[in-house]
Amino acid sequence: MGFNLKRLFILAALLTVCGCATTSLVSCSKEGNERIVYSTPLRSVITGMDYGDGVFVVGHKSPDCDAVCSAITYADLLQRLGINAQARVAGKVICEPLHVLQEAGIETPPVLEDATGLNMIMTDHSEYAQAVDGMAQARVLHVIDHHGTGTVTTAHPLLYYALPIGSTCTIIASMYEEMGENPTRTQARLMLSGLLSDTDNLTSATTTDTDRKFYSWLLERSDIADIASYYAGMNKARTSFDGMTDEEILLSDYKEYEIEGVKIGIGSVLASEDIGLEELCRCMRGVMPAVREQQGLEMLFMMLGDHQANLTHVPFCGEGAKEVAEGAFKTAASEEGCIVTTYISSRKAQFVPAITDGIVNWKQ
Ligand SMILES: [Mn+2]
Repeated sequence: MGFNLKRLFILAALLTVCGCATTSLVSCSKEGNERIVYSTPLRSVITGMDYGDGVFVVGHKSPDCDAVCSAITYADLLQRLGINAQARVAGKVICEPLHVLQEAGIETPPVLEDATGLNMIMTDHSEYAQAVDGMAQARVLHVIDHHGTGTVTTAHPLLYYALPIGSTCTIIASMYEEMGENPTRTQARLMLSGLLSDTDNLTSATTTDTDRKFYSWLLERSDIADIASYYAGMNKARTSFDGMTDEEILLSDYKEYEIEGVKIGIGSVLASEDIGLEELCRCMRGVMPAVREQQGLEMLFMMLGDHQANLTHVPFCGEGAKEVAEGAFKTAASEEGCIVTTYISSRKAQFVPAITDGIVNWKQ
């Protein structure tokens, strides 16, 4: 399907969902008891679709908090609407999201290895490169996302619900609110965790007023008593790489993209008390060539951040990667193959656009 047609579907879905956001009131009398049923367009659009035997809800590969928590809480929301929806994950859950699930006392959803032929809902991504294998051969029914429109196309109409805000969990929370569904304390905790993680505790460049509103909305519905210490615990889990190999650390927060026909990977890791920026950079450089080959990439970049020192190191590998990185960040690379720049908080809002410019210029 062409780009314009895809856009048209997205627009149609958004108009359906947002354009008529008035709540219709249906009142019916049952054996003398007046019962009021609120029916929002979002609810009727979702319940009006055909889910066959059921549908799986899954976030992206290298699952992070937002991907895992959005899939779980959206599957829960759909179950409330009478839809047989089951949450899955697109790979092993480690570090921060594992910590969040353990703290909430809920089990990690099973890993979905192949989506071929299944009814699917994608949360927090719309790129096949980031999706479970076989997604291009699946029947994708909803995409709930806060990234740019990715490579996913469908021949059938779908609910494509994307908002330019800080986390997919914020979008899911707004859907609970719009449909008048009060999340349980655990559901609120999970959505809040995705929001906190993706926005770096409301400090990232991608944070919006909508995220701040739903932060409060979720916090008062959650069972988190001390939000500062809760976030500190999440942050510690994010940078605790106990028992992990360097390759596992590289892939712990990792995404692939196809930009101007060039297949690239971008891993993001934060320095910590345990492992400083220089050492982290050295360890990552050691495994990057093998990972690039294994993933079938032309170029591999890392975004290694130290928030306190206000620094990001960008090691790279692959033919042309040096030129792309130097063009992207307008800085000469060191001899070892690393760019040093001021701290970059967002892969999506800052790093990917810079690399895209770098690739466009390099191709000319
Ligand atoms: Mn996200």
